[in-house]
Amino acid sequence: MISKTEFKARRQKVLDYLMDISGKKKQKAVFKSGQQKVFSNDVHYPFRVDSSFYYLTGFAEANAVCVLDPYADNPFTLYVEPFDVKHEIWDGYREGLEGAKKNFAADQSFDINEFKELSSADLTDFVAAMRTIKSQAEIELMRKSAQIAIQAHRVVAEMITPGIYEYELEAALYQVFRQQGANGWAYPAIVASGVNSCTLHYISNNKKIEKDDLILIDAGAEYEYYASDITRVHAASGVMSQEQKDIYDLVLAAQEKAIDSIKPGISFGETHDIAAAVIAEGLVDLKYMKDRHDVEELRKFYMHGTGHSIGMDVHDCGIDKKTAKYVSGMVCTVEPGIYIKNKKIGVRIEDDILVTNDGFDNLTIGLAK
Ligand SMILES: [Mn+2]
Repeated sequence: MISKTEFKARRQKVLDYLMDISGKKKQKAVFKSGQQKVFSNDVHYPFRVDSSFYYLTGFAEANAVCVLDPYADNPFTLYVEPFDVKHEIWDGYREGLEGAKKNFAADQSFDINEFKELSSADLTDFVAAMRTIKSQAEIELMRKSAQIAIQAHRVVAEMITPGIYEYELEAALYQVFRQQGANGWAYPAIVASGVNSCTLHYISNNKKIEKDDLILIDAGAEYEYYASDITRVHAASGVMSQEQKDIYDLVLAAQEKAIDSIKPGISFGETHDIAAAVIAEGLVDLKYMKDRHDVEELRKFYMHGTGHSIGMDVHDCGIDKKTAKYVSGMVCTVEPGIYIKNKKIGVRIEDDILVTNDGFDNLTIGLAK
């Protein structure tokens, strides 16, 4: 859990920054929790609060606004949906104006219907940079999220057998997520067998698994608003063909070398280049490519980046994947892949890596590769 003290310290950092950037014009900042979205008629999708809003407030209700104003007597204002007896009957408890002050430390609170749009400093990048570096409490939540995802991957690995459907594995993943207290998935799970493994964001998950298929499972949980993101690949029959195994071993070698490169000062781009070089060289050895320096050719097999930062959002804010360097306290994924559609071979292997002072700590090391 993130303590009230930590939420307050985050707000203070923003308030201090607003003072720093203010010239003649005094600046304040507005953050919004987001709106409910209609699923159909009077049914809504489950609401998921905006990450930066939650990061600063710990308040998870829809239709709320946070105003931070370092020049006001009450620097932290929350506009919220008022407590409403009818709403409580249908949809449950709301904090209301009193709860906003008492439980979320707002200096003052108002009915959201009284909120009038006001000009806000653009603090997107500033808050993103804050969120990029995880505190001890955040790291603990990310470890827990990773542990839940590991357990889910283990359960489905045991279930894989020719004839089972992708959605059965998807359902089992979700069952473990919820059983372990996760809110659910951090992103729709990818359970991609056979040729589907070559579709990077395949989420239909409706194919029957055939005996010669590889199954690529890319799934992570969201626990207390923190994401995990793991990919593993299995053979339906339990044994890979030589062709499949060659590709699998190559991706694994690329991934391990890329992970080993991680330490403060190294860039995401350098890690990508390390993984790409291993893959290019291996694909030449396996005769899929002629020239390991042919970047265009390589892109046909490996068309995505090697990793992204991860935190409250699975593809977290605040990182330019080409130029950003690792800093202690960041968490990022390392996930090279090779995709050969006409062979129905799609392999990606992904772990979540915490950058430490002198290297890294693999949060998902416990799951076999
Ligand atoms: Mn990922």
